Amino acid sequence: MFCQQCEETARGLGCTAGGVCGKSNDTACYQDAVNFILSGLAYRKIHQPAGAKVPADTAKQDKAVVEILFATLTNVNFDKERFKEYLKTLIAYRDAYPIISGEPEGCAWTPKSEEEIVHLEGGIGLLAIEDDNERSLFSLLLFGLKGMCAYYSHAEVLGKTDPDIMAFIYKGLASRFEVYTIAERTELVLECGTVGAKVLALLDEANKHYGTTEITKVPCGVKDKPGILVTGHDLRDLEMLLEQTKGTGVDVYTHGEMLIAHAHPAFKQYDNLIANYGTSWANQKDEFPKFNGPVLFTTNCLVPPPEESRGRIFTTGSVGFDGAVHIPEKADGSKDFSEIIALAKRCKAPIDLKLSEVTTGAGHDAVLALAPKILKLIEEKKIRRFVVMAGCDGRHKERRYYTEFAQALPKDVIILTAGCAKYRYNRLNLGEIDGVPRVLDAGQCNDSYSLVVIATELAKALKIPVNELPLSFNIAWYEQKAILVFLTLLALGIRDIMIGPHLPACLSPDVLNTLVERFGVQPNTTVEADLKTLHLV
Ligand code: FS2
Ligand code: SF4
Repeated sequence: MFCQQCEETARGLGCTAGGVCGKSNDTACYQDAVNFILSGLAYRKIHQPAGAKVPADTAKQDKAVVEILFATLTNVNFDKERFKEYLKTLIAYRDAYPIISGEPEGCAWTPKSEEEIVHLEGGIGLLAIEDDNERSLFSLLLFGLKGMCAYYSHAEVLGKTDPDIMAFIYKGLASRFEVYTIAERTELVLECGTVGAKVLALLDEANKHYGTTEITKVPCGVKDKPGILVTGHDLRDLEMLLEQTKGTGVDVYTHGEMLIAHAHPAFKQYDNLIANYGTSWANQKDEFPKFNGPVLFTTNCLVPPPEESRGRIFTTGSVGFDGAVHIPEKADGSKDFSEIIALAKRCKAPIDLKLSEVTTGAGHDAVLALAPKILKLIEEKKIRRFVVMAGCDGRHKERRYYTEFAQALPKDVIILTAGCAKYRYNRLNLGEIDGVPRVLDAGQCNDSYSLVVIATELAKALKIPVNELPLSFNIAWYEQKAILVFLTLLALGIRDIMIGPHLPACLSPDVLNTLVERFGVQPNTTVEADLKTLHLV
């Protein structure tokens, strides 16, 4: 195996003998196989000559492509058996298209045995792309596409789709087998960011199904009934679970990226939605055992649980873990969570982690409602600057940097955040500036879109370009959704983004150079130095 898609990749270079995330060699190789076949399917779909006999309705195929690419994102699916099924599904879809004369050999690859998949030694993985820059750019693109599929799938379950986004997913996947110059591949990566903005906007629109978020203080304690903990990003799953637990004596708690649900009016109606439990995914090994009840993973980030707690782990959607019960989607889109509810009834109530409440819900509508006040505070020099600290949390100790950075910010600086990175500083009591909280949390990592809308609207009101706003970016990344958000920011013209704790391992020196020279991208260093670089002191 060779995988370098996340920030915690081994030695900052790549995982080669099992993943730091817990992904096995075999699962990693199956994921490579799935990605390779996806490229073959996309190539065949795109290059059919006019009049070719092609599948008429590709709705199911599109849904499968999105689900499967999402399943290869970090901490989503560890279950080799699911990838075996995915492989069969994709080969069937690909082979429904006529072979294209002169197509690259890889388009027709059909593994004959498991041996062939797990011992192919680079034949289908990203290392098979020999040119460093080409591999770097295709890796960035593929990682961005994974993030895109994650967000697209959330929008899709809420009834929002966009054929242009699907077309780009196929275009990007097919590019693996196509001839591009390095300059063209660079543009394709940036196009991924442009389409990324569309996906984020689509999901933003889809989430309005639950009402516009309101700035909300979320309790983090517990009650005395047994509970189910819901983690991940899929609000539709949470909604279905809340409906099915009504009147059962089982409470529901959110975890990690699900925190934002409490800020949507539709979720405020549920008195069985009690609180947010724990912090980010990175602390689940400590926090989940104390919850006592079952945990439902609707998406990433899943950390392989110890043997003794596997019986309490349930997965759904793209998520998978061998030994965990998977709740499938029925033909009508519903899911039956009765097995989780039955288990919860036999469990003890959660142990109180004694965490203070946190504030969320500062999406673009909520913040822009405060725009006149914010603009006045800028004018009065009570707000000097904003710093976007969106992104991911992670397990490495060096992420203390983000806590220390937030603590060291002058009191007239406001943090705009989204994603699970916020758990590094959302309980620091950083206070308010004339009633405006100093940490404005828009919600999930996809709600970084809200931060861009806020910045764009403030810039418009001040009649200046976005890059001239008193605004700095210090982004924390971990997985491929953050790569998509990063590409989106670049595509939207945001410059001088600081990123950490480490740069993506897939960046070749030349690609990194392009990011530095063209966009002013910079790695973070020390709190002291970075505060100066970002004009925050
Ligand atoms: Fe956090 Fe993990 Fe949101 Fe990422 S819960 S690092 O995958 O998607 O952010
Ligand atoms: Fe390694 Fe990250 Fe890939 Fe897991 S997802 S195998 S930790 S690079």
